[in-house]
Amino acid sequence: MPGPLITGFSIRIASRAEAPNSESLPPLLSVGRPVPVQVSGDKLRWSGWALASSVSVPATSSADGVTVLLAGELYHRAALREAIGPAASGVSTDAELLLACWLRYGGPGLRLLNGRFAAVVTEGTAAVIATDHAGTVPLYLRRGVDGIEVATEAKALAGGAVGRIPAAHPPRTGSVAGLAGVRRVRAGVALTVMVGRPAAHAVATWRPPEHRVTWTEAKAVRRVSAVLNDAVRERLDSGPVTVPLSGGLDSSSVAVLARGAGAVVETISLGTDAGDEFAAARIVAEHLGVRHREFQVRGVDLLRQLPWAVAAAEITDAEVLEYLLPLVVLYRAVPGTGRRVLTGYGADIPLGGMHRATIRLACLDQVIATDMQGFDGLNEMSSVLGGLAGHWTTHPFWDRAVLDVLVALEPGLKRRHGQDKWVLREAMSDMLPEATVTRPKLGIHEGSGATSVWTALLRDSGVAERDVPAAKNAMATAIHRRVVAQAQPPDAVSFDDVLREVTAKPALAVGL
Ligand code: IOT
Ligand code: MG
Repeated sequence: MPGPLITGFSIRIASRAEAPNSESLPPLLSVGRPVPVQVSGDKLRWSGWALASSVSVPATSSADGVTVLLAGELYHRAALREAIGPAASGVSTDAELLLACWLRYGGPGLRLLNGRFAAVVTEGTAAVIATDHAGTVPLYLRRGVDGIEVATEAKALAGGAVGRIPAAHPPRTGSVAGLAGVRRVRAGVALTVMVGRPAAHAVATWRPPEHRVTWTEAKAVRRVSAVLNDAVRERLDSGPVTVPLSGGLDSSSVAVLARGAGAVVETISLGTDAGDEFAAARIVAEHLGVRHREFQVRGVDLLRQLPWAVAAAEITDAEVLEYLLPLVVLYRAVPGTGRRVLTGYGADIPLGGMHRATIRLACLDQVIATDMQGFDGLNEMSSVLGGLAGHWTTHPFWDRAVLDVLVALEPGLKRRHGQDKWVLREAMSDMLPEATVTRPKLGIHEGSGATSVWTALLRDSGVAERDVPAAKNAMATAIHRRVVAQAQPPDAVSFDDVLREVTAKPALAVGL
């Protein structure tokens, strides 16, 4: 099974008295086999769709009046099973494991889970809607008097309405641009909603560590090595895996650990006429002896797929989209569907890699703390990025246990001996070529030319240098309106048209 049984859903939960929803397919961008969600409980009725790996997969699991829907997967299952005890011995799916966990621990059991998931659990008239620690399977809801609508993509909730929206927003939720009434459940949250009543409350199931630990070099290197190795192994199954490989430290670490765990690893590297990291990636692929592909696309054709990136990430932040666009283009180019993809994405956030020029430890630690407070809602690791091409992506560096270690390391272990990300470089030094271990960081937006090509297209259209960031955000917002708020298919939105539209506005063309 290359991916989880269920990867996304769009459902409605109403009181038993409600008529079931019409069963039109939701406009989810993720690709999968739609299976109906139909549950008639004592108090609540579920209806809608889930995206499954097979039409024979049941969308929900129920026992003792509790019903569970889980999109995504759990890691560290063996330890979780042991914690749950005999009740977990007969379970086969992650949804059943979550159900067994709930039956033993109740709602607080959600605090035990290390995974990549979005979950819905109902018991009585309460619906609990939960994200993983990092919110990597995005989760949106719209509440009405009669029921709630919950989906893993905001666009699935565009247009529809479930009666009057209660005045207060549920706690620990955020807004979604252009979609009034739709709320995004924050990362590491279990939100309880009483169906048909305005009451809602939320608990945090995880927070980024705020303390810092002072370990010896040897201990820090040993722990980083061990926890990352575990996270990679937890993300493998018996099949082959694809690693998007830049030849930088992060993706190379993931590839070598997956290989070391016995997986059949394939690597793929993306480049454009504006830049590539092919040479660096080749060094690693040859070192590992894995099948490696180079995928070359024209820079302008990369940018033309921006509507796909916006539709997948459902964000308007152009800077983040410059990181995500090359990945979306790459996932669309990976041959076939149903690949399990392990990326090095996210390593730079707890390790301060994006701040490689920040030498002072006080500053480094502060930017790391700020980034760990600010990731939520950027959807950088959204399952839809790969899901739109039918692939399941996962990020070992954002495994909960890895983050707990990396974030908490004192900054002097991250910048040390004149190097950035020192502790990771040291942990990988025996496993990767010297050139890879010492390679300076190059961001995907730099290496692929995503930033420079987009800038050049705007400059050629008459946008002044200082207006480029605003013009990029204006384009992202215009695209978002169409592919998210209006749920148009990304192919129906032309990058060139949006470019013309945005640059025709006098304020930008003449430079405000
Ligand atoms: P970067 O670290 O360059 O790339 C992220 C992952 O994308 C890599 O580990 C690799 O798996 C894949 N990748 C990158 N370039 C290529 C390529 N040319 N071909 C194939 N695969 C590639 C941005 C960044 O620099 O990405 N991501 C940061 C975090 C951004 C800041 N976010 C925040 N503060 N919330 C990161 O930590 O990865
Ligand atoms: Mg990186």
